Amino acid sequence: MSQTVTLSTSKTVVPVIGYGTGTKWYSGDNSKPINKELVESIHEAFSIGYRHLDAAEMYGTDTSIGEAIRTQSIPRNELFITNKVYKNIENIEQACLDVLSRLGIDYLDLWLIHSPFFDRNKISLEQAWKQMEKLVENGKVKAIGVSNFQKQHLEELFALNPKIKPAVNQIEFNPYLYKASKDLIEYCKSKGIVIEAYSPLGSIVYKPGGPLDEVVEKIAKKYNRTPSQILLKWNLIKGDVVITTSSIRERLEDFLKVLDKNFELNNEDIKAIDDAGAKLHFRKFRAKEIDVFIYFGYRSHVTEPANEQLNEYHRDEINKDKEAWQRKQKEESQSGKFKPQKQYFSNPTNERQIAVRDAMRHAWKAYRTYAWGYDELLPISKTPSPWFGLGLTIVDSIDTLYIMNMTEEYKEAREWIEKSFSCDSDSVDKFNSHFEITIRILGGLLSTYHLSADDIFLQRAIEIGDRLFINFNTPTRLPLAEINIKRKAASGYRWTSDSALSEVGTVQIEMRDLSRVSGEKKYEDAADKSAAVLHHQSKKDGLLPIFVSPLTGRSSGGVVSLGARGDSYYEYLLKQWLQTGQQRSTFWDDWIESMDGVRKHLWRLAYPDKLYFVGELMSMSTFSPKMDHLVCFLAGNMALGWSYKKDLTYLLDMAKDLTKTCYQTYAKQATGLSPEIAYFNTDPQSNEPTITVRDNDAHNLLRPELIESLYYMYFLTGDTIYQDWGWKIFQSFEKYTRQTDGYSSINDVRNPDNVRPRDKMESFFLAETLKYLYLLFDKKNLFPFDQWLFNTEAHPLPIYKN
Ligand code: DMJ
Repeated sequence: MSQTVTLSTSKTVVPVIGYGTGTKWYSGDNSKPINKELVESIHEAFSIGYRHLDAAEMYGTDTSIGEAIRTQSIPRNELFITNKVYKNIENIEQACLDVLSRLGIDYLDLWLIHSPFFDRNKISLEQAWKQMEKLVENGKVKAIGVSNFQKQHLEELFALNPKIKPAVNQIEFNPYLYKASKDLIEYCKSKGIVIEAYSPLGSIVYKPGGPLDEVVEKIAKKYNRTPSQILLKWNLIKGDVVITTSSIRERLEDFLKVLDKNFELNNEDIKAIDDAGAKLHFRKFRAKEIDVFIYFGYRSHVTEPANEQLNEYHRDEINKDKEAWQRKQKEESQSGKFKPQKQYFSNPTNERQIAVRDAMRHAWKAYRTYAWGYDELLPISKTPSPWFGLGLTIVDSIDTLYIMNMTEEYKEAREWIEKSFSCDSDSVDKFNSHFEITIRILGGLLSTYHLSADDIFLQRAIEIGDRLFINFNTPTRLPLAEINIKRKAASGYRWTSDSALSEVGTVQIEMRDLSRVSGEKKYEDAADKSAAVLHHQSKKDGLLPIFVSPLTGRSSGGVVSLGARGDSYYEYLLKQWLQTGQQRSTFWDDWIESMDGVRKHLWRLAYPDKLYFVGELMSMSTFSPKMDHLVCFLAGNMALGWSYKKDLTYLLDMAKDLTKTCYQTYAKQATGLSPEIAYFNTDPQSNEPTITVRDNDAHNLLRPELIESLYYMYFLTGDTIYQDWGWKIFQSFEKYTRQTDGYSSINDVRNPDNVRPRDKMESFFLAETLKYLYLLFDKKNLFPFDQWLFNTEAHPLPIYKN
């Protein structure tokens, strides 16, 4: 397969694999500052061998591309640069000059009209094309062409008898569009028009689980290639050029391997892909305009009968889609509900992510085999473990399955939630932690709703949310500790009517989100009232004791801890500020005050290794050098807070110090895994080790907190050491906690020869630990911190504007 094609009109040579700056890098605004990540990615692409850059005035990426071109040394004539006009279609010449100035170059290799005219342009196609031709004559562009044009649009253009013919038609193309585009492609070929395919991997990226997947995977296996390579190859066989993109070096390298000399597909492979592709029609971009145009002859002056590709199936599909879309639009505008946008995730992008996904598979398979529908798995005895009676592991980890693109497992989990999840079955007739049900069950349902946009999750979230809501009906509006979901009854703990601070302070994000998606205000009101009670407590520099009574509103006990029973109250102060678009300053004020309280009362240095840690207070004043593993969440939380107020550098310094200490609680153990609790030596004169692990605290429950912080630290500082630490810890989990079926907690992290497995696989291992590991190993943050926050159980939820 040749590495270039030549354009018929200008004899310009086009590298057949282009680096696109659309979808992934789209900003829509050319006045935005340079995107450094894009600049770096283009440099990376150049260093691997890419020479073809594809852009458009509407992507808003010109200045970053300009910067990338300026700051490297490849001669201009070795690059092939495309841009497209759309926004400024009424003055194409000026649009081109603007693009050139943003890019800092003298000419474009290819200049395209980005979209067919449909009905909205003020100038005619004839006027537009004349301006395009003028730019070739002036030497501003070498070749001209079009994008997203259908056959009829091209026919219109050829009917004008243009002086310079269109050299290229750039279209969305993949096997799910083959049937609909066959005619167009043949027509282009007959006119010498080069087909450039954008979104060539759209079939697997946007429509995973479709009829093509199995076929492509099989062919990929046969040739020892990746599915992406197979699809790109197929695309190049059908068309001429592919425009693809990634910010990940390995993926970019992977794409170029399509050009390997010995790599071919035979006719049988091609036919199998054609046939599987024909089973589904799917267009991601401009679907409404283009498909309706193709099937119904959208413009009034297109008088030919509807295209012969039209069949009942497609007609029905489009009609249904159109109706559903209109219905939703109407409903949404009436209800003021927040409607999620479906999110798409690709397969793992590197070896580490692959390994984590394998671990998830291993854990899930064991749960599915031995504990399906029960809450958790006992991996040693291979029996189910009941707790809430709500299929906890399924609901808690379904969003991990979704993010890891484990489509089969996801479907099964979704089906269980649709058919078997019930708040009325006998299995839920018991008192259980209100907080745990909120963060794991309600949190899991809400996040999966936000990721999948599938209404079943909203429905289930409302069902459980309605029961949880009842529990806010206390004299103070703080929820009681336990709830019986079936009987809709609440109770304190069996030994006290007090609730834990972390438990009453870690339910607001979920309730608030439920209001935003359901349009029902009562949940958010409950959240706000309970938050207000906590805000008005009298505090010691922002710190509160770990017990509070929902009956009197009084704090009790005098123990201050950022570990068990205290932790996520502090976490949610910052996250509630973020969730509400930074509009409610009391959340920030309470959070920053408590961070200052930590610095003043709990922050100490341990010797001889000089490690900073966060201890506890007894009776509100006596320092105890004990730190739960749970405290390790705080490093990521501090770094996240710092990222909004970067002048508060002490926050980042503390975050770095605490991450290091937490990592040492792992690294210093012979298994490389941390204990549940560590004690620190604060006396520089003593001979005690920096960290001591007591017999009762030597267990590891597969907890996520340090991994969670590593994820924040990596994406907020860019330092890959955090990824490397995560990888080391993952390997220790693999070595010491992986069982024949699933993963187990262990009793002794100090003894690699006898870790004494505990018969328990916590749902948070799948919901949090593996999810954060997977996210940590990505080069790009799949959940940008300014758009998403994670509830305390690692369920991603959106950030709202207010
Ligand atoms: C999780 O259920 C949550 O992260 C919670 O906030 C505290 N601990 C566990 C996991 O360690």
